[in-house]
Amino acid sequence: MTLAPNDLGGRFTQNPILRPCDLKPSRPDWQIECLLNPGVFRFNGKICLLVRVAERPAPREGYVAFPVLSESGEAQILEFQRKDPRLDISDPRVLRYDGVHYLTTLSHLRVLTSEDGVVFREDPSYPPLHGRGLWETFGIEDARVSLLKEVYYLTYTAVSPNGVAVGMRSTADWKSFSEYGLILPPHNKDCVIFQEKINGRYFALHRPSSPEIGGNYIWLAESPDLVHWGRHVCIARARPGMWDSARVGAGAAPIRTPAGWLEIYHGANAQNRYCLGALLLDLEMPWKVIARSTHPIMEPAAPYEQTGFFGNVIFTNGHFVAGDRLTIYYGASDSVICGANFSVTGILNSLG
Ligand code: MAN
Repeated sequence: MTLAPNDLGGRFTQNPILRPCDLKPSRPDWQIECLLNPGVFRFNGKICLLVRVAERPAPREGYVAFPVLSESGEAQILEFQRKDPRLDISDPRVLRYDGVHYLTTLSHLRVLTSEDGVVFREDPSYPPLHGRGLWETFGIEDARVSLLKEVYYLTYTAVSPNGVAVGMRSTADWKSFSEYGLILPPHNKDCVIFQEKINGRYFALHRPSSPEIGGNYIWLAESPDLVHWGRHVCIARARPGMWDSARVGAGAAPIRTPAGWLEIYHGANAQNRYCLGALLLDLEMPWKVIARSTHPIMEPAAPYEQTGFFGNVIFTNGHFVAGDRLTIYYGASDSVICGANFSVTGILNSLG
């Protein structure tokens, strides 16, 4: 593997650390297609991942099949004949039938725990989290986990025929959860809450999409109570001609450094190549961007980052910090979960 000079990601030698075959599907007749995009948190002295498990039934010859949930949470299978001219499966992630969009897999979230941050296992005492209600019938994805006063807040992508939105749940013990419904309506995703208040207010990054005027940009919002978000400000746009020309979205909770809030984000170009970069935000006025990566700090280079369910993707929504070391967990090619170490100072220096 040859890394670009700007690539600061010290990949784990054990990568990929988790593959679809490492977990059992929810049902014996289903298969896990992708294990990806984990939220990360520490709990009970362990390093934990909240992984996204994307599943579907093993397809019959000549058919595509995928599960959707009813409002009450029961899974039903939709199946289409591959040769049906109304079917468009050109994107492996999204399927279009007769002009209507569906996801090709149904995602839920599971907690995995580890002593060393490399070997993770499922602990049956923590229940899986599934989509619930009308806004999550196509599943829940890509949770960010923010810890505020001993309560973990999960902000995740909630998908349904109504659109892609941001749902929130919270827990103190990973066994019982409070549900807040949607905190941001469609179309919005990539939402993460800062882990401390700034001048008495909560802050979050989020990513609304506007297809004609505007684009897929990172916004900042404020809240008095974590549920009601306002005073929205666009802080980072996609940059024409650069590696993040098509879309950008926040990763895990911003890291407080003396220089400012360091946010690791993903950026993709028109070819859907997903890389990671960094933003540095003012500590007191986080809507002020002090610096931003010119080149990615990590880009698809390893074979598992270049080929898979959806190749050329490095996507992160979880990390932990220990002193100067930042360990990022990421979905590679939307197929497997990997880890990489960075130096916080190294990232700050790369911003010039
Ligand atoms: C979107 C989301 C992510 C996924 C990337 C790359 O941003 O669906 O879950 O990892 O695309 O496919």
